[in-house]
Amino acid sequence: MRENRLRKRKSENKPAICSWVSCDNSFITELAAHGPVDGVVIDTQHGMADAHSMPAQLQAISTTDKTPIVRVRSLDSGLVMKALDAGAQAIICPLINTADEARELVFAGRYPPQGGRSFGPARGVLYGGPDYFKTANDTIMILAMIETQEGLANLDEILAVDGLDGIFIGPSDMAVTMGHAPGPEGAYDDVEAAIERCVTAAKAAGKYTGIFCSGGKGARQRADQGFDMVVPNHDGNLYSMMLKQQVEIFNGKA
Ligand code: 3PY
Ligand code: MG
Repeated sequence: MRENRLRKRKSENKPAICSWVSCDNSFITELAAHGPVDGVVIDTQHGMADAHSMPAQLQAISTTDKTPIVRVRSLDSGLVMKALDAGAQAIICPLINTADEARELVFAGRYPPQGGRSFGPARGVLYGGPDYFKTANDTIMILAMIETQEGLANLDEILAVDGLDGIFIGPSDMAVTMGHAPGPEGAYDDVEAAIERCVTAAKAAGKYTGIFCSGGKGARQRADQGFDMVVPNHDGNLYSMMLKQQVEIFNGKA
């Protein structure tokens, strides 16, 4: 099995920085993987990617040694198993609100006896090698998104779920469920307190932590706060920001 760079970075006590692909395109994904990052997230929840685009996008990531990560559309064991069979080495699952949901996620992502993943790693075995089955449970990372008030209320029970590697914070949904519009790092004191509670509790429970960020500055701030994995925004937003900046330069406004 290939090395999981999220785990490697953690063992070195260094944060992992990952790109996030919302497009359903293998070339964009290849570009994202060839950037100075540790891993690439293919977003099949809010992004355009789906089960049809995902295999080619995972192949694009495999042109590098970067860790392929899939955010599944929802908590659905079939989607988790399919992403893993296609070659994902980490799963991010949105909207995990209870310990039962976290257990369901782990069950889908781990082979017996730790879980109930069905055997058939069609592309996973090509990507991962002949020891795929033996090493999958220890290599693959399963991350539950904490991004609601309910998830926050059940945080300690979720963190106590055996086999769950860690949590990934969705700051936009967290803000929305707390009565705000989505905002950048530091926009709301109560959201910041919730995020701080997540990172502190996860560390105490020995669990991995990741978070979506507004850009490089926010990612640095979150890494300094103690997050193990940071994402400096997604391809769509980064392209829009860069385009706007370049047109402003062209118009003499920057
Ligand atoms: C959120 O901020 O809610 C996310 O899901 C990040 O993509
Ligand atoms: Mg979200």
